[in-house]
Amino acid sequence: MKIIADSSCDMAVLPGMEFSTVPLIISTDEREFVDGESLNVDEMLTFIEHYKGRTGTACPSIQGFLEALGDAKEAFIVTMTGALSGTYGSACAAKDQYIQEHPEAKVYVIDSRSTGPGLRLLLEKLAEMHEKGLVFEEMCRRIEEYKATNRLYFGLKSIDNLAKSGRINKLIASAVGLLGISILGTASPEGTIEPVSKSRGDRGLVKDTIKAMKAAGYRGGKVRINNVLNPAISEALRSAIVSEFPNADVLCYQAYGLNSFYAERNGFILGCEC
Ligand code: X90
Repeated sequence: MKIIADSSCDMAVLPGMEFSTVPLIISTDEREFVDGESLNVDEMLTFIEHYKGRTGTACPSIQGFLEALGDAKEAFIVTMTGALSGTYGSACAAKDQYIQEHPEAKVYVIDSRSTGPGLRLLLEKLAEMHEKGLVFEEMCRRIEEYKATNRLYFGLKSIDNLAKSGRINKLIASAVGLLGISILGTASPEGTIEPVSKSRGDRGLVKDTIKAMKAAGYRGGKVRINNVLNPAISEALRSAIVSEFPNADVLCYQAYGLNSFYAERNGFILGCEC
């Protein structure tokens, strides 16, 4: 069984599974950055922060997913939110083509309606179910149930790149980044961006995040937190979570390029089981 994700999962290995990722691209008129484990995020962000011209991103091609499928008999493809990216569409088109050529194969495409840590939770769950010996169809059913109980939060110091790409309302952008104001947002059930609050300073942001998680039903489940060159904020979130829920399984790590481009320097994205 193969597990495939796009590079917004911020992961290169999925223990116990045959796993591969298909990269998104971050581009400018001058340079192109292929997302993945070996991309130097600090160097990319420094270049983009000083770059005056056009910047943007591109989803993987159908061909990219077909190559990842290889000759798999059973495969899961987990993508970032189809509401904000063409990645899910590419993956579905690749599946259709693959099934035509391999009618006996089973491929299931999951729209995470999320990004980063939201994908990671799904990928870890797939690996866990496979390890337990669940069959393909049962995994399809249970992963959708699991997805519905997870939540995604993100804290951003700047939303210029989201606003420029038309993925967030420009009005929300006002005040963010000024006077230590960050925006706390969440993924809507449809996989779009929904603002939660404007928070002051990292302490305010951490407090507001924990409050929003608890209001959504968080009671000590698994948490995955990425950060954009700001390990201190993910550690602050982790310590706030474990001080209230000492048995919570919380993991902090660095975001790859796609999430870093949109969440911007010092941002974080948190996925949790609710
Ligand atoms: O197809 C493409 O070019 C990629 C477009 C991605 C656009 C959104 C990425 C957002 C990344 C920002 C905060 C998290 C929002 C999650 C909402 C579901 C990070």
